[in-house]
Amino acid sequence: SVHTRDQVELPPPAIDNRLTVHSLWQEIDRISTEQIQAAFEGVGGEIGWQLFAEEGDMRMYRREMEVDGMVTDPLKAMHKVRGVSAREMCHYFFNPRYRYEWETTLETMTIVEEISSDAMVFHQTFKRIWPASQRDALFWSHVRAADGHTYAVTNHSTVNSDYPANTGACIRLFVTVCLACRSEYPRGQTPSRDNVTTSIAYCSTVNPGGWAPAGVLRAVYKREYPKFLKRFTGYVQEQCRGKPLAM
Ligand code: 16C
Repeated sequence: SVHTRDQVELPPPAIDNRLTVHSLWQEIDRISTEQIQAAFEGVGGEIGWQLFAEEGDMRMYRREMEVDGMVTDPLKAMHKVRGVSAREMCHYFFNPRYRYEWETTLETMTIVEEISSDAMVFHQTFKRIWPASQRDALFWSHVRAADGHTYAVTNHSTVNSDYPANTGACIRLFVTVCLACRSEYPRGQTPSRDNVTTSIAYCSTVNPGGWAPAGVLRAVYKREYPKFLKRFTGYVQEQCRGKPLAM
């Protein structure tokens, strides 16, 4: 299987052929393209986006939105991280081998399908937020290279008859997430750990899928999104320390 080899498998520089013949390919390609494009569109000063967290180079914005009385506030975060590449960032975000090490909301993670070296389907259950019911999610995840030292991971909810929604203790939530990263280094120099900077745009929309108190939900994400982005970027820097830079 593609994920049991010892060697570090970085995201491929081109789409894996096995993905392009899969039944989900059209949807994966369309949503990933849209998400990556939207991720790099500005937020600062744009109407509707409210800044809710700021720390160093990290800025987090949200738009208040409700669908059928449920909070579905879209989130957009920007960050700058030194000493790691876009490809490395996306490798650690995409590869399930590392997920429990940085993802603190997770209770369980199951690999539902290994589509290709750059696409998988996951089932995850999350820690329960009192007083709401526990949530789970079923989503495909795709990592790809884009123009000019840019890599991105897109996660989007899907369905699978082996993992029916709302049959056990969990309510199924719906998620669209994009982590888009772009590396830069001084013109004329060779990229290295000492001169590379990666700009991150992280976009997330979560529909809780069933009743959850609005106030609790907003309080939880205001705390959890900054915690996630700081922890994840710190984790990647730590993992990459002393290893050759992979652009
Ligand atoms: O993008 C992230 N992680 C990826 C890999 O796991 C993937 C995951 C997406 C799922 C995001 C939904 C998380 C819902 C968690 C609910 C339980 C949180 C409990 C925490 C309290 C200890 O793309 C990083 C995701 C960072 C998530 C931050 C938390 C966002 C909360 C949003 C509101 C959820 C509504 C739940 C209704 C009760």
